[in-house]
Amino acid sequence: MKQYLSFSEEVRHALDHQLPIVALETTIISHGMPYPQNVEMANDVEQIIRNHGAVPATIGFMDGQIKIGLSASELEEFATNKNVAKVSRRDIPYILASKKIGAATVSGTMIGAELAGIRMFATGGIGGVHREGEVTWDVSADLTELAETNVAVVCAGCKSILDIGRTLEYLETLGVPVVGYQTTEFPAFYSHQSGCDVSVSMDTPEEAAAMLDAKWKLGLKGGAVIANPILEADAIPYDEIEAIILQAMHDAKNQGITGKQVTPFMLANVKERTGGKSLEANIALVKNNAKLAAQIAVALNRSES
Ligand code: PSU
Ligand code: MN
Repeated sequence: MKQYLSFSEEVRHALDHQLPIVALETTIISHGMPYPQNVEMANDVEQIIRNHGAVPATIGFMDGQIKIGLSASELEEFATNKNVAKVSRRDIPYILASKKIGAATVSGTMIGAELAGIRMFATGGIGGVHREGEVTWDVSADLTELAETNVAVVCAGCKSILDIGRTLEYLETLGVPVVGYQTTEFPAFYSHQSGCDVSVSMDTPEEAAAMLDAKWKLGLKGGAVIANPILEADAIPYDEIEAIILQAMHDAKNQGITGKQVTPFMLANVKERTGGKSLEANIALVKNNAKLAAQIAVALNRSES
């Protein structure tokens, strides 16, 4: 297995000294945001994690290896290269064997993180059950990954390009805890409201760490979703963004967008339609999640030792 893993010096050092580490994904860089905001976001988010006492480990696939921790030039490569594949669980064997470059989704990042011994992960939003999923069967591999892999994901919920209610039902079936951070309502990415309840609400990083510690010490396989609402100042009102999402979905349908193209298409389309406002909100919420993930990683590190 070791031949497929490669660590940056910073992450290697953190692992050797049992420092708190937060994993970060590359799909959000390669397929979630335009250049140069994507690479700026990636660097800023890493720095926020360091400022809160943890070590960032951005994960991607390159040269036949799972890279745990990327250099500045590697981050730039993920931000600019047009041939970066989008890699979830099913795509990992091929991307490694072919030595092509691939960005890790939430699913791909969780796998890399677990192999490296990293428990916390910060991102923007998770994938889920798509609207009309009962017809298309478009259900993100992120959900089944959360049932399998022992990594907690801090996110701002999921976008209402997804069917949020069915996404939460699916997570319940799979036994994945969904924690609302300082909220009882599952956040809808750009806004707080989704009309859907979380399974449990928590107010401090220590509470979340204690829950994760209990889950994993009991050997209860799988991750958890820590849903951290976007800060009020950065949010876009639900009704405003909902109208735009419906238009973007209409475009996707007309243009025959399917499979793993759906999420990147929707993100780019919504960005255009909001005149860049959705991108700003997206960047702000990722930063907010990085901070919380670092705080939980620090608390978890204490309860484990
Ligand atoms: N949601 C976002 N931004 C993203 C993604 C989801 O708000 O960048 C990315 C993540 O990498 C997630 C992936 O794992 O999209 C899900 O893709 P799909 O829906 O094809 O499973
Ligand atoms: Mn899909």
